[in-house]
Amino acid sequence: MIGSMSTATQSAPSTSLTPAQISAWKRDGFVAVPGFFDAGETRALQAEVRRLQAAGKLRNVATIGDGRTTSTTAFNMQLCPAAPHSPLIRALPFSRKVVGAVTALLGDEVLLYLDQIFLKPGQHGVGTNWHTDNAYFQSRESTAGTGMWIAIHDANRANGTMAVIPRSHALDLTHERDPGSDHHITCAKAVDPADEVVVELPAGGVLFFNWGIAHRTGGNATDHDRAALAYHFVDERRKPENWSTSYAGGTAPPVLAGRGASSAAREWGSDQTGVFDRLVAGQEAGAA
Ligand SMILES: O=C(O)CCC(=O)C(=O)O
Repeated sequence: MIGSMSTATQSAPSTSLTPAQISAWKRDGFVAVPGFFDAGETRALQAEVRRLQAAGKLRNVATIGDGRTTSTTAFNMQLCPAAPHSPLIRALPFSRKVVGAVTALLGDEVLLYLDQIFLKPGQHGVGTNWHTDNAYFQSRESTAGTGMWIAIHDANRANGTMAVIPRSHALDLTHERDPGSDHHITCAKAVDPADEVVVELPAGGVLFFNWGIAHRTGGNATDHDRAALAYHFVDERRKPENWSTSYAGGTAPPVLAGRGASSAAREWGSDQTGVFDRLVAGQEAGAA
């Protein structure tokens, strides 16, 4: 049964973004928000990524350069989607501040499209080449969706943080297969790296960027692993016609806000309202 306290029936969450941040996302296509997640939330996410890594859930998508053969020296570790493996990651997008932020950017009818962990091991981590998310998702309007890239660890130039090309959603960027990965595509030949803005974020910070923004990460030259957790959201009215890269295949993408929103009770069979906060509090209490 679908709980009565769904996001649809609760009062609209207050946005966790400032008007200036919302304007920046609309104008430049991206905005960085340091401190979006507090210290306790960040610790819980770090512990969860460590747990999934130790359980062998992440796989190396880096190849020897032929687009097929897995590299044994270069590592771009990913888990997509991660939500089925983690109550915390499943619950996070339904927290009030995430719903508030995403609806402030995309409007009041939003779907959660996909989630993914990216981990670059210390010394051996390689980056993800230039691409736009809409080259995968294929919405007719690339600004119909936003990525929410969470820095699980401090993300800086030395460990290969994210770089974006401002306003690149206005460009026509042709993609081709990236031979450095077993499935990625890239628009590296179509962008000018001189236009990039490198986004450094302390752990817990978030980068929002629309699906048309060209972005890349670099290699990790430090001794410590660096991970990110990314979610992708889309305006329901402008969603892609092809759902093959979303959670679909077992379940429909959960409605995050608007008609039919049930905090995933309808799609995933369990109401996620308040779950993220409860799991973080439990983790903090256990660690005290
Ligand atoms: O963290 C990475 O390596 C790439 C992230 C990315 O491409 C995304 O979040 O869309």
